[in-house]
Amino acid sequence: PGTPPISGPSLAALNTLTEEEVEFILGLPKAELHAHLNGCVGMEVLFELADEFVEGIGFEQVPPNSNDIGEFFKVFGVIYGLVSTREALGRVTRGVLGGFIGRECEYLELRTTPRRLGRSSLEEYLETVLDEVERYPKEKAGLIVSVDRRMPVATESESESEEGITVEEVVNLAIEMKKQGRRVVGVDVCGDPRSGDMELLKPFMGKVREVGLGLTVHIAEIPGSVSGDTQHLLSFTPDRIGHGTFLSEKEKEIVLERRIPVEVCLSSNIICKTVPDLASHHIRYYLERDHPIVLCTDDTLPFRTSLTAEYALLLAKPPFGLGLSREEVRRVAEWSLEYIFVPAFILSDLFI
Ligand code: 6MZ
Repeated sequence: PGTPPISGPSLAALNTLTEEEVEFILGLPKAELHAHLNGCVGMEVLFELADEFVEGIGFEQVPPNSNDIGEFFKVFGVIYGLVSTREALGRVTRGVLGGFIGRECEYLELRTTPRRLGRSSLEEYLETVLDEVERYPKEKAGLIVSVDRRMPVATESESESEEGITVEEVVNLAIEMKKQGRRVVGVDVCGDPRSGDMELLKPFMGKVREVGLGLTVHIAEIPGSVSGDTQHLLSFTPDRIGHGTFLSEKEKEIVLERRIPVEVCLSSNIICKTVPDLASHHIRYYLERDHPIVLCTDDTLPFRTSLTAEYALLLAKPPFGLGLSREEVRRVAEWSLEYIFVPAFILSDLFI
């Protein structure tokens, strides 16, 4: 099977640019800070894995343009079915890192949720990913460990998840691996925004902060998320927030006041239909206030995008893009490097 044509709002924007404009974007030093490993697996690798491990799986099952966020999360069931051994995980991680670093960005903070693959442990999952991340120098790549909102908080909790993986286990593992000197730079809270009680996560996120790991949380990705959710997530004092689409005026004030950078994933929001169109995207709110945003892809596979194509959405003229000036686009790229979890002073001057 061949690779399906990549298409989506960002690619449409990219197609409107001149070669010189594309060169301009490619030439901007930038970082990718919000990319989920299993959401960024390349189609080619998936086809290879499908050929090798799974008979008769139909890739048309991956909804390219789902309009229901619940539907969207089913995509990962298909991907997880294929990325089901340590060998496959190592291979897809290598592909994702190689696709971003040096091609689309100078620096990548990749994020992933540890799973048990067959009989292997969560630790082995992270070791497999970290072995690949650590092939690159620290100026190029770091790993964010994701906690899934659907996970029960601790082993004592009544509602055990299917695989019995808890927030406590994942957070302890992230901390332990950082202490061992592995390249874990932060923790993320992700997963279906309709699930979980974020208040229960607070003590665990406190521990994350104590050991000096960066913290980013998916927040207000859908309207009217579980009540109190957003306030709880903000009370963890995250270093960055993901999406923030449906923050109330009061919550937005907190974000502005504390100058918390917002990880913005334009194609993701448009395709999941959490924003009606580019013109009404909340990126404008923050740009107008010179508040830092970090432009990211989220999941390149289901959203049919790339980091370059997301930047094309900034530069392209309406209706394909936001029609920002080159100076404005450059400012966005600068923010991405400014708000990485590893303090700039410990990185080489390549980076500053
Ligand atoms: C919330 C998302 C997400 O961790 O297995 N994930 N969580 N909102 C999103 N926006 C649309 N996109 C991806 O990568 C896949 C996992 O990342 C989270 C989901 O929990 C998904 O299962 P990893 O590498």
